Amino acid sequence: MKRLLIIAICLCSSLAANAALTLTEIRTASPTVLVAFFKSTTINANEVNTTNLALWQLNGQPVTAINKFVTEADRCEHHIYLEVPTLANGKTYKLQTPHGDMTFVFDDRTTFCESIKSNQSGYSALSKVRYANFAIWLGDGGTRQISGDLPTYTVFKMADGAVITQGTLQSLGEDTSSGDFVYRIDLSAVPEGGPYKIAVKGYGCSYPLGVGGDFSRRLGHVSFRSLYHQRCGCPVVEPYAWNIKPDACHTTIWQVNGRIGEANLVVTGNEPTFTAYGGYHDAGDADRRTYHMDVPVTLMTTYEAFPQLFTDDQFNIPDKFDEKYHILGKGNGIPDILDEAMWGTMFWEYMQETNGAIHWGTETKGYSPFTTYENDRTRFGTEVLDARSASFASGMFMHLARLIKPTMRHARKNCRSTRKWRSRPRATPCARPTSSTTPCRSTC
Ligand SMILES: [Ca+2]
Ligand SMILES: [Zn+2]
Repeated sequence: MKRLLIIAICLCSSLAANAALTLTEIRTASPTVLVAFFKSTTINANEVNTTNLALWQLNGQPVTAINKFVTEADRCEHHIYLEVPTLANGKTYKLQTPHGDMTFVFDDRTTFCESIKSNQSGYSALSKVRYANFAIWLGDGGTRQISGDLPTYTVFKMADGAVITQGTLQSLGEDTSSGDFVYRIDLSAVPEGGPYKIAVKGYGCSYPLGVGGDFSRRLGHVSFRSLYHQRCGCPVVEPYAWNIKPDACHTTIWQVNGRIGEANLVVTGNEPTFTAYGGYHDAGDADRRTYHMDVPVTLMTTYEAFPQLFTDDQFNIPDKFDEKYHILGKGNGIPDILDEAMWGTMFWEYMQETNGAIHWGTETKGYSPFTTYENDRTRFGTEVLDARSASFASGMFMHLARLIKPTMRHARKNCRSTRKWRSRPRATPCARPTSSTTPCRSTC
């Protein structure tokens, strides 16, 4: 009995260990590089055993080189690049790995090739120029050039396989910023519609793509929602996103008044502080700068041009908060595009001093570590007051005031009746005494 129990425990623990790491897909990077794609429930860059080539065999033959790219993605993805003999279209292969086997048929119309980089949201039907890029990248194996003649490609309709257009890859040379050897796939002849796929002969195919119509609508939706993911001072959580950032970030600002410059502002921590919310992180770091005012201004202009296209609860973003911007819910009666414009504008209210002058933004020395930003302990301080910031912001404030006047009236009425709608940015810029620790908020 005891022996049976031990065997059962061993079996269970073995199943649990296997369940954590799963070979889910076979992809390609080139005709001689297979990609074994694993998903894991744990984050461990070395979880996949790549040290022994003999444990990785394609149709009984060990692979001749292994490289990898591991990234966090609900929770972890392992791209294992395997050097193999040239793949043949329509041939059945069996890949053996230390973490499970998979039998597959290589087909350049159905096997996904990671080297084809297409727009997965949607191409504009109005543009005369459309293309996908092609570049071979093998994780820690770096980039590769295409060897031999450049391959041909076809674009086909997924519904019936009909070929829409075809051509040959064109070389663009080496891109110094990425290190990629870049090739271009011309999609200008692809008409509105889809979904289509690109098949590069001998390599594999792209993700589905489409032009215009619903695909453009999707592009607008995805682009808009990216702003919520980029918000500073706001949790990014379910049901509005994955649980990416459970708490607000960068809400303490040190009053430094340092000169304008990229990642070059020293914050000692002895300066006075104040609390700020709103605005967005930068391209890949957490400073908030005058350029960011373009975001709310673009949103407001878009809303004014097409007001009938924008409604409340359209984009699944939170728009009800308490006075410290903890999320209370969504559906505040205000078109979401204006909620986002308010979020982008709000930060510049906090950047304004009592005399009306506005700081260029916030900066720090260097860059935040790679962490989710609620864990970022980097201190951000104010940059100098700047007339360009004030002039741009004054127009932005007035623009927003004009647009939200009718919706604010509605929301305040709603607020009185439900008591759920709490604080919103003021319609006119509020003044904060320099070094104040009390944010000027209007609460409901
Ligand atoms: Ca709303
Ligand atoms: Zn932040």
